Amino acid sequence: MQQLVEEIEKIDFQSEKYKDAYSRINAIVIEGEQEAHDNYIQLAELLPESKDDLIRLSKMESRHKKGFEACGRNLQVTPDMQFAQEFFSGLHQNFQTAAAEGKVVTCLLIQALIIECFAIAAYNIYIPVADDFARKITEGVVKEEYSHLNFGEVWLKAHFTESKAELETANRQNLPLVWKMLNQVADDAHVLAMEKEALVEDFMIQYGEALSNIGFTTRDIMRLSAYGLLP
Ligand code: Y39
Ligand code: FE
Ligand code: FE
Ligand code: FE
Repeated sequence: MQQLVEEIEKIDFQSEKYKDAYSRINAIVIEGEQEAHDNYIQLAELLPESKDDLIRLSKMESRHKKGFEACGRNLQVTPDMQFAQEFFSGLHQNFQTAAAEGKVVTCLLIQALIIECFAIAAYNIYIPVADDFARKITEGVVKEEYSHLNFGEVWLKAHFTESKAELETANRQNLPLVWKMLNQVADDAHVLAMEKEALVEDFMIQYGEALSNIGFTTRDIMRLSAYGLLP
């Protein structure tokens, strides 16, 4: 705790170093929220029986994007959107391919489990070290991300038996991308006082809990959640 207090005291939100790192992390979050919005619209088309819920989630994602754009403006930072699009390109491509093939289970794993858990981990770790303006925005956002994760959990739990094999495959294709993305952003995150080890730990907790809620055994969870983490 004392270490965290000292860490926060020495954060200079106006330094060039902080703003440079923020230009990429803020862009990742803005791009992520935009893609989450688009993904829930596509999911609404794939799941007509959940259309209203999914459109509601997509609208939340739009509001999240606006909130994080305001966080960047507040620090007078210009988000590096090109960097962010490249950052998400692997997961984006995999989601598009799955959607084109009508693979709802894969789409839900990518957006509602993996990306939501990544967002929840990042926002949880960011909140204690954020500037006051961004902290208030992020606290509001993270509550809603839990409800997005919950949508995925509830749907996949209800279709667990017939989804299990596709979830395993989709996990193997997509989880290694998450570890790669975390490595890519680790240095910038460190400048914002967010440690990679804390991000990995929180992600594993969220993702493991999600897999458990869906119906996987502890043994399956160990295997699935660490896939691609170690070389
Ligand atoms: O569902 C959502 O709102 C998720 C799209 C947003 C993704 C946010 C991605 C956060 C990763 C940031 C990494 C910072 C260390
Ligand atoms: Fe969001
Ligand atoms: Fe979300
Ligand atoms: Fe440090």
